[in-house]
Amino acid sequence: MIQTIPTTPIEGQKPGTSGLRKKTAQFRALRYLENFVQSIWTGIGGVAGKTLVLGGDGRAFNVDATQTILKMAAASGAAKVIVGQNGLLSTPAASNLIRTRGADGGIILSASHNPGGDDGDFGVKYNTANGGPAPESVTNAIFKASEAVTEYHILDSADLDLGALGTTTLGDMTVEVVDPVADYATLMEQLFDFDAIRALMTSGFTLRFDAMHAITGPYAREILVNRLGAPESAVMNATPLPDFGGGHPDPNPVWAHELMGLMMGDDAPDFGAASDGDGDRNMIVGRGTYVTPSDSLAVIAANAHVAPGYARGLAGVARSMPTSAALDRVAQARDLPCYATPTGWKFFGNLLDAGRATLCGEESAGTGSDHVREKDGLWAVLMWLNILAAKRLSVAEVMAAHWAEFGRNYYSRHDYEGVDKTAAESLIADLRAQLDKLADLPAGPLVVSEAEDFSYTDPVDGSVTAAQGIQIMFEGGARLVLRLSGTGTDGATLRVYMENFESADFGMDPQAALVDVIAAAEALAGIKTRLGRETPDVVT
Ligand code: G16
Repeated sequence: MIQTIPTTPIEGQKPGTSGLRKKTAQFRALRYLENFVQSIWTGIGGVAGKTLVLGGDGRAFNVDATQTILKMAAASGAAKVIVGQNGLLSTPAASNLIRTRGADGGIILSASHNPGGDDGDFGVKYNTANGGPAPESVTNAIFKASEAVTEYHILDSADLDLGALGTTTLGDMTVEVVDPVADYATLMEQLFDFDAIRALMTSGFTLRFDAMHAITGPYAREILVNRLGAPESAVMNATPLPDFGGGHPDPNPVWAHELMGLMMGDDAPDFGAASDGDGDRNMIVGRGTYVTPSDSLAVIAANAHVAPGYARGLAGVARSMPTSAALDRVAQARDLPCYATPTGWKFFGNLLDAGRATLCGEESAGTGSDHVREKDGLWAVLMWLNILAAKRLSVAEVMAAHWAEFGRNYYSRHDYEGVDKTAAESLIADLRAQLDKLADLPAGPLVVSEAEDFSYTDPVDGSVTAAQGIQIMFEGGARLVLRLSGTGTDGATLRVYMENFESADFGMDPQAALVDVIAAAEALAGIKTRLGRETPDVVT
């Protein structure tokens, strides 16, 4: 029986950089999830007759939310939902299923790299028929619907058994429970030279993949161990847990410190990698060598042709604006179109759909290609393994060769997390107000050459997205970007991105190489005084 439950709008259901992310307790609160899901149905023009993909990263509330969404989809007339076994699907695997099954869209339950558990975060993201995150036109429509919702519809029925693979029904709706790994693993086999990687694995090469107790454990076991021949011990923290084992499933040197310790130690494996809560981010690290996401993107752009799926070459490349210009150097040398978009994978969708970009990436540890419409953690790991298998060089040697050819963009991001929202917003607003007066003025040891509030005009559909970050260029070529994160749930997070190009000295510590830009950021923004923080919380 379909129940119609009266409700009233709940404030703040505005999707951010990547869906709606809130505290798990908030999502569990009365009508919170239901209001938002009903608003998704309204925002996409109704779900009646549609086929959706549904799954999440296994964090607390994943299963309960999956059951609720299934009953709400059935009550609103959806034709079919394809759901990952036990409600699990990594973000790239969900994107792949939407595309290969010709679904109308999908819902991904994840707060990505944010901690999970009862005290952690939860999230709901809607992806469209191309498999990618909904564009702003859709997320704005969902938000508008959330401000006007008066009732929601839900089927009054028992929970489904999500552990049993196969097809069943819920009311008039078909539910197909699928293996979350199988189709994705097959796609990876089509893109990469598994024979070459297997040969590398049996040549004495050692690797460690840290699944951070998040969704990629089962994927890494199937692909790295079962299909590529790595030993079981190559995958650490492989069992997904609702609270990620109490960890912060963000693959960067700070949060993946267990892996970093190993990789920087005496007995380090040749190659290390990690992925995040929902499997779309990655970290690449060689023995004694951390590879920044921006450098990883540039290396992949320069070498992707070694992988069979990319042997035809790249149509173009794209990065988010704050990502370093290391990619641009490769693009220039190889005569490839190169795009800079706002932060958020959704902005790559049109470029990928239009065939203008094959490869995309972000400084926030996301890299991917046109194989799906999400960034893809294991894809990046396999791409690196394919490159290492083809070149038979160490990660350090790959980096040295890359910098020798293209130069090095020293790069770092400083995050000030959980700061006072009003103080952070006024810091950005005050900088914005001065932008047209900054050119030619000193900023600490540097001199500003150009300053702008980044605005993006999508080259495919002409849509304009303004106010996407303060970008300041300095004489001599250094660059500074400041913006507020759109994914946090506590106060505000200020992100300060810095880069400086170096054509000869590749062995510096990035913080030392960027010391002038760091000083210029402080001089321009007054972070210490305004936010009351002496040092950043996370430096990547
Ligand atoms: C999301 C987006 C990314 C973005 C990142 C950081 O990643 O998909 O495109 O770069 O957030 O965004 P912000 O700087 O606004 O916090 P994920 O992995 O969290 O879905």
